Amino acid sequence: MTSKGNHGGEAIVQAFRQLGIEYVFSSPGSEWAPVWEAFASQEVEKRAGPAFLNCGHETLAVDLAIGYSAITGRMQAVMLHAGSGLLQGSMGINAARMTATPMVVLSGESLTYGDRADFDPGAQWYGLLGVVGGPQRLVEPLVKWGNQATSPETLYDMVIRAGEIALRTPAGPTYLNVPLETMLAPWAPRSNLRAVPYPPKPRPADADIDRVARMLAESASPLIVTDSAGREPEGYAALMELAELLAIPVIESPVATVSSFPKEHPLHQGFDIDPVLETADLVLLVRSRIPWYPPGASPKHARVVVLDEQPFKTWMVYQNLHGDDYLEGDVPSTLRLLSAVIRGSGTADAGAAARSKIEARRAQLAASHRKMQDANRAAVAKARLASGLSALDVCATLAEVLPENATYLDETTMHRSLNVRHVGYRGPHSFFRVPSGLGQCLGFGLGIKLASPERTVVCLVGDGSLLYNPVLPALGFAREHKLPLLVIVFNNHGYRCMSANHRSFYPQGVAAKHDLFVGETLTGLDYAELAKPFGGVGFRVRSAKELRPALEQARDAVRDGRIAIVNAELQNG
Ligand SMILES: Cc1ncc(C[n+]2csc(CCOP(=O)(O)OP(=O)(O)O)c2C)c(N)n1
Ligand SMILES: [Mg+2]
Repeated sequence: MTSKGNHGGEAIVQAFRQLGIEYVFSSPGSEWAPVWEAFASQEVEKRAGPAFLNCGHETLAVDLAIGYSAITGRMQAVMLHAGSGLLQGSMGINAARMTATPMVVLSGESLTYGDRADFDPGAQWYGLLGVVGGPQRLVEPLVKWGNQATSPETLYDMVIRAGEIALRTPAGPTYLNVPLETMLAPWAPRSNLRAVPYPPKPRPADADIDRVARMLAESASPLIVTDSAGREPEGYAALMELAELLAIPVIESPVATVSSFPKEHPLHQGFDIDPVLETADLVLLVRSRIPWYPPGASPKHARVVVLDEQPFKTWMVYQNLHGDDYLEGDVPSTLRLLSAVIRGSGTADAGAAARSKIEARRAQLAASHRKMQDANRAAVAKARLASGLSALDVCATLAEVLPENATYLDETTMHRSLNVRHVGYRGPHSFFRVPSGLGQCLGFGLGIKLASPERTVVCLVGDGSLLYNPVLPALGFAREHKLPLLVIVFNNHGYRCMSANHRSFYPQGVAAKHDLFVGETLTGLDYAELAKPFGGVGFRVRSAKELRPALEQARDAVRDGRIAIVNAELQNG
């Protein structure tokens, strides 16, 4: 085999350097010796380049990358193993597509299977690992582009190109199958290295911005709906600027994957569009892929204007936006341009009549916001009077106990609507939800913690969803890399949504009659015990009285660098 500096493993690591990759998130496999060799050279020669992280599980590797990108906005590199690692990581790859996370995923295969006279790739490639048509077939439906690296000569440029494609709108995962023989082959290092630029951000034409700005200014009852305007802090700020300018109410969609507007802002009108949809005459969908449900329940009296980089999600089977007008391009820029036009045209501070209409709307929205907050407070007070530990009490106490810079990741099911209303998250990047399947919360949380160690990162999980996570590798990784998480288990002793679902189809069925919901049962472990082997602290909370002290101690432990798990055994839901 060739030695350092001139083999395909070096080509890959060099491409990562040029792509500006900071971490390579990986789960090991027997194709990767050439890349590890290149990483060893990088260390010995003290060269600058990405850090290699062994994550111990593919879901974890992919979700760490997603979480890291959610905060930094940077492109990620993930190395998995052959077809099996891809299959294990595929739920995360799907989530990367749904969250528009730019990511290059690599895995390998053998081309010779032991029949080349001078080379043994390992018998496992022949016996176990081959994928008919190549491993790219397994992830083709999930990625923007996927192919085999065609030769040692093209390997470097194919990794670069996979990265450049991943970054293009809509951003998402790409895949490259890098055969072992191709990585082991000689590679002539490049002399013409260039840092790969991030793509320019396209924006709508001036005339389109002007038209929508006019529609907004003339609307008597505008409404904004969003599920991910806050993907970047600039989007969060730009949405607030536009909403404030014209006093436009904002609804965050129930499928939101990130917080986009301050919950405590008087223009925030909650998470339910139904009460306001029929009174709107103009609905602005700001990165809102599912603004209402059912899909046909579009507003009857409103024009619908869609703002998105790419409004039609090709990964959705059915999507019914009912758009009358579209502004396509970078959303933060589009929002800022709308505000600038509205300000420049003097609409926002036009005649006294227009101004007083806007101010009347602002006052009325502030009043309905106060009413919503009063109702939230009353619900908490009522829950605290009831005996037993309730999920609402957990959310409200978290809001009182945790620091303002906490970031929450939600992977609960029955408790999601409580969490978004009552957990006290503040500001951009303070609340996330990983789409596409349970089991991703811990990886996503670790990625966020890696990108912003100063934040308290809190994973809100159900007892069922915790068990879908790769708990051992996640806690091991957290300990090894000093990334303490706070894990709150909303333990309602089962897959409660499964029995709710069963009941909804068979309200008078045999299961309901005999209280026999076989799809609901779940092991009754004390999840708090999981913390100890990882140097962490665990709290089993069975009564409302135990809750606050447990959360305070857990918060302090995390602040001091230890993992904390709070197993909140709920009596009321
Ligand atoms: C990977 C994956 N498998 C199965 C499901 C289906 N599923 C959705 S919610 C749920 C139960 C979750 O249980 P838990 O976290 O305890 O929440 P609860 O229903 O009790 O609120 C299941 C199994 C899923 N979403 N993702
Ligand atoms: Mg449960």
